[in-house]
Amino acid sequence: MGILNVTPDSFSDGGAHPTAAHAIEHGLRLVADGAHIIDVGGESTRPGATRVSAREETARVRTVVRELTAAGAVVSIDTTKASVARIALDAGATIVNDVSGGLADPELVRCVAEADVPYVATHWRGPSKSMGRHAVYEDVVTDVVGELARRRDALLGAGVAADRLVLDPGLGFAKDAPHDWQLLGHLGALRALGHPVLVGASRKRFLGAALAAGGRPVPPPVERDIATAAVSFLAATAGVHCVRVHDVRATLDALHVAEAVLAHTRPPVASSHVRDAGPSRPGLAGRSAPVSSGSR
Ligand code: PMM
Repeated sequence: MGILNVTPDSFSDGGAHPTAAHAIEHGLRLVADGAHIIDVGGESTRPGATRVSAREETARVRTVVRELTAAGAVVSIDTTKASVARIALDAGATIVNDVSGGLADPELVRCVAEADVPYVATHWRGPSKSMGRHAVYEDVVTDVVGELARRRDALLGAGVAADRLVLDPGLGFAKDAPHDWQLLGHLGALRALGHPVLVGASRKRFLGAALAAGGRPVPPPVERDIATAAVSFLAATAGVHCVRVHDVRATLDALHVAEAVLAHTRPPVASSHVRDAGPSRPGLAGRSAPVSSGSR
């Protein structure tokens, strides 16, 4: 999943795509690089970010979603708002990615259930402005898996189909760096809930902190793509279904290495079990051809 933030204030690529045309061009580049899904977002979720109105968010994403899907891309809409999701689905998006797991806007869950589209539900404890206060856990793995299990039950109870649900540990969302590392070290506990898992580590703060070891200053987000690819390798070998990244090429290289390792170390029975985590694991089908520029 390639990240396309159409926002002025995301932590890594905020303001990188000042017009819809820039954003569309970047989305097509991500597809050409091999992304299977382009995740279009119109509201920053970085810690401390200010909320934007549904009207503003819609204005940022609608044309981008429409043009990318017209060009043949598979698009997910990264939003916590039902009204934005509805317009994005009308414009051609086929996946909803909700970092609040349905907690920010319960209407979004009804929208997903009605539309019967894949839904990424992320572990979430509160809006970006205040989430730092909620980074308190007794045992982060047990707590996050337990909270996601309860969220899963609520989502299924509200009509989301079990085979449409993807779970995400929400790295960086109400978590400090040690929490993120512990969750990455125990992805099997999340997979045990029985749904495909998505991991969004790309360029996040905990990677910057790890890279600052040995007296090196914390590298800026754009210099964290190799570390991100290393997480993609780890995620793939842990049976994760999808990784959400800014630099698709680096991650695809890492996934090809993971595929080679898995092919040579897993007995046939175990490797087919990994494939059961879901179809077309990211990157493992090889680089896809660029989509045609379609209506652009
Ligand atoms: N992280 C961000 C935004 N959307 N979606 C999912 N499913 N998982 C994530 O971890 C996630 C997300 C924040 O990162 P960005 O500012 O680079 O988009």
